[in-house]
Amino acid sequence: SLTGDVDLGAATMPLPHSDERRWSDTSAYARKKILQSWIQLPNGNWELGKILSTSGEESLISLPEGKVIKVISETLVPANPDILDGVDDLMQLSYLNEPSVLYNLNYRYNQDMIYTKAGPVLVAVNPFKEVPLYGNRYIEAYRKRSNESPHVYAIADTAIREMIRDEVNQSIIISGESGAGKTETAKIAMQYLAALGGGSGIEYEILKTNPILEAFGNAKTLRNDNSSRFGKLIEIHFSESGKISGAQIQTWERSYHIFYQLCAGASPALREKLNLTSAHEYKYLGQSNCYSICGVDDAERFNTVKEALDIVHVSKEDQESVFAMLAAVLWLGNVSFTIIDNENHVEPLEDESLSTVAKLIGCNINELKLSLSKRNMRVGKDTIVQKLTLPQAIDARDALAKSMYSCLFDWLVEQINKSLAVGKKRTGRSISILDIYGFESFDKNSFEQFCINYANERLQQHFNRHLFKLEQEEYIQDGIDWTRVDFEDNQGCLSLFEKKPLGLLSLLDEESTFPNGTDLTLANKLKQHLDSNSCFRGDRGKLFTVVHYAGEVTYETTGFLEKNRDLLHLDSIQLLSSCSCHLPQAFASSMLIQSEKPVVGPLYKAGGADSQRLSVATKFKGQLFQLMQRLGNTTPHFIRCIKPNNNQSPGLYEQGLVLQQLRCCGVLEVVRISRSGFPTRMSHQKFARRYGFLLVENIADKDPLSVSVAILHQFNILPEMYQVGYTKLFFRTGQIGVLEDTRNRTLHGILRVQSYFRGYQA
Ligand code: AOV
Ligand code: MG
Repeated sequence: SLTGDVDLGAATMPLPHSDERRWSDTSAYARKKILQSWIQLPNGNWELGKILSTSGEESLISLPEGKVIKVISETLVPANPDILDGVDDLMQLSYLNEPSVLYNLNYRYNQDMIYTKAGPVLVAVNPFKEVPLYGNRYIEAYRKRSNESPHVYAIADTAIREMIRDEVNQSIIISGESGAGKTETAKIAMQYLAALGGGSGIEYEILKTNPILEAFGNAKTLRNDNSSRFGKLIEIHFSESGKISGAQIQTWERSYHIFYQLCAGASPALREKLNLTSAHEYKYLGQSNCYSICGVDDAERFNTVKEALDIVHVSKEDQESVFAMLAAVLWLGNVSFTIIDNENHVEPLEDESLSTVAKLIGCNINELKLSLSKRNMRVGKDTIVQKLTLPQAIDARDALAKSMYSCLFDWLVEQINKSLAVGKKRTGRSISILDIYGFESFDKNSFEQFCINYANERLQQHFNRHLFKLEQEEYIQDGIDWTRVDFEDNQGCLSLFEKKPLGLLSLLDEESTFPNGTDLTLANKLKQHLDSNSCFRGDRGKLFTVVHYAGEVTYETTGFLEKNRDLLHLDSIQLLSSCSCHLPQAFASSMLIQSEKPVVGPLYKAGGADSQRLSVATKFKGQLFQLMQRLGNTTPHFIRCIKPNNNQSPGLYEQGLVLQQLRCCGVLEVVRISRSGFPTRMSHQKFARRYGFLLVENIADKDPLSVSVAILHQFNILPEMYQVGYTKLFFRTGQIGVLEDTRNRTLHGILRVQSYFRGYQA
C-alpha cells in the first residue's frame, strides 16, 4: 500500500499517537468540518470522495460514480476545497498531503500546465509531446514578467536577476530519473540565457555544444531514446553588461549515438580511410540489436555534428582524428582471440580487425598483440609477465576500448572549453546548469546505483540546507520563534558512506585491494562493521540495505569489487603512448596524470605499477566533492523533472509512478520541511479582509492585526497552530483550510438567503 509511509512529517510533528499521522494537517475542530476526503482504492490510487456524515469511528463517503462507502474516519485524508484546484504552487494547498499533491499536479498536467512550484522548487512533468510554452514570445513575456506562471524561463530569469543584483554565481540544479526530461529542461534554460545574454555570438556556440555532447554522450536505452550517459555541468559566464562572455563544461561518465551516426553518415572517402563498414558488422553496436531510432536520421545527425564541431572551432584534421578513434574503438570490439597453449592462454587473431586498429591508432601490430595478451606485473623489485586467459584478454580489450572512448570524450570537451574559454574566471557572474542522473531504486541495485544514490544523497543535503536557510531567513525577518521549527538532515546517511575508516566507501576500497576479496567477503565486512549504524542493514548473503532520504534501497555486492577496481592495465597506457597519432598519445598522458593524484591506499598489492591508479569509487567521490565545492559558491535554483509514465507517451499520468519520483527527488521532502514549520503565510491585511466578516463582534474601526487576532480566537485556532509575525500570520498546514471552508459555507448561506429573498420578491 502506498499509505504505509505516507506521512514524512510524522517524525517532526509532536502528535499523540501514530494513527494521528494522517490528520497531522488538521485539528480536532477541523476534522469535523472537512467536506471532502481522499480514499485509497485497492490499486493504490487515490480517489476524491464527499463526506456525507461522520458518526463516532466511521464516516459515510460518496464516491464519484455514486457509490457510497463506509470507512474508518481515521483513514480519511482531507482534500482541499475546490477553489484550490490546480494552484500553481503546492504550498498554497491548505492540506499538504500526498494525494493532494498528486491531484494538483495531475489537474495541471491535463491542461498542459507541466510546470508547478513546490515552494522554491520547480516541478516539471514530462509532456512527451510538444507543448506551446516556448519560443520568443514566451521568452519576452517572462523577461517582462508579464507571465507569472511557473516555468523554466522564470527560474532562468530569477537566476540572471540574482546574479546581477547580488554579484553571486548562480546554479540551476536539474534532477530526475532517466527520461524525466532533465536534458530537455537544461536546453530550455540555456535557450533563455542565450536569448537574454546574447549579442557576442558566443551564445550560438554554446547552444551548438548540445548536438555534439549528445552525439558523443547520449545513447538509446530502454528508458529513453536519447539517454545521457554522462552528468553535465555547464557554467555560462556573463560580462558586466550581462552579456554572455564564455562558458565551461564539465562532464562525468559517457557513451554513444555517434558510432551509428558515423557508420550511417561518413563520406565514401572517410569510409575508405577508416575502413568503415556498416553498423551491423560491429560487435559493440550489435549488442542491443537496435540499429535505428524511430524518427531519427543518423546520417543527417552526423552532418549536424560536423557543422557544430566547425562552429566550436575543432579543425577538420582534428575531426578526422576523432572519427579515426571512433573507428578504432569499433574495430577493437571485433578483435577475437585464439588459444595458444594448454593453460588456456590466448592471443589476438591477426585479422582485418587487429590490423585496422593498429593502423588507425598508429602503432606496431605486434605491440598491440602483446598488450592484448600479456600483462606486466611488478612483484617486489621484479617484473613478471603474466599471460592472459580468454576472459582476462576480453576484459583488457574492453577496458582499452572504454578508456579510449572516455578519453576521446574528455578531449572533445576540452576542445569545446578552449573555444568557449572565459578570460577571467569566478567572476560572480556565472550561471551553471547541472543535468545529473537522479536517485535510482530498482529490483536489483548494483555498484552504479550505489554511486548514483550516494551522489544524490549529497545533492539532497545541499538542497535541504538551502531550503532550511530560506525558511529561516523568512521566519527571522518576520520575528517568528524559530526554535519551534524542527528540521531533519540526512547527515547520518552521508556519514555511513564517507566515514573513515569504517564507512561504506573506505571498506569497499579496502576490500578491493585484497587479491582474495570477493563480493561475499565484502558483504560480510560491511555487515561486521556497520550493523550498528541506523542507516544500514545487513541482509542475507550479498545483500545490504541503505536507508536513503528517498527510501530504503537494497544493494547486491555482485560485481562491486570488479567495477571498483580500475581494470585498465599499465601496458595499455604504454601502448597508447607509443602510438604515432597524436590523439592516442594525448589519451595516454591524461591517463597517467589521473593516476598521479593522491591515493588513499595501494589498490593492487601485487601489481606494483597499477597501484598508482585510483579506485572508481574514490574517483567518483573526488569528482562529487569538486562539484559540491563549485555549487557551494552559488545560489542554487532547483528543478525536479518527473516522468508521468514509462511508455514515453503523452497524456498518461500514473499516480504510483509520480508519487515514487516525488519522494525520490525530494519534492515530498520540501513538503515535509515546510509542513514541520508554518507553511501558510498571509499578511495581516489580507487575513482581516478575507475572514473579518465571519466575526460576531464589531470590528468597524480596528486595525488588521487586532481583527486577525480576534478571528484566531473566535475560531479557536490553537496557539501552537500559528504564530503572529510583524507583517504576516504564519500557520501550520491545514489551518487556513478550516477557515476557508467556514467562509465558503457562510458565503453560500448568504447567497442562498439572497436568492430566496429575490425569488420571494418576484
Ligand atoms: P533525461 O535527460 O531526464 O533522461 P530527456 O531530457 O532526454 O530526459 O527527455 C526525454 C524525452 O522526453 C525527450 O527526448 C523528449 O521527447 C521528452 N521531453 C522532455 N521534456 C520535454 C518538454 N519540455 N517538451 C516536450 N518533450 C519533452 V537520461 O538523460 O535518460 O536521465 O540518462
Ligand atoms: Mg539526459
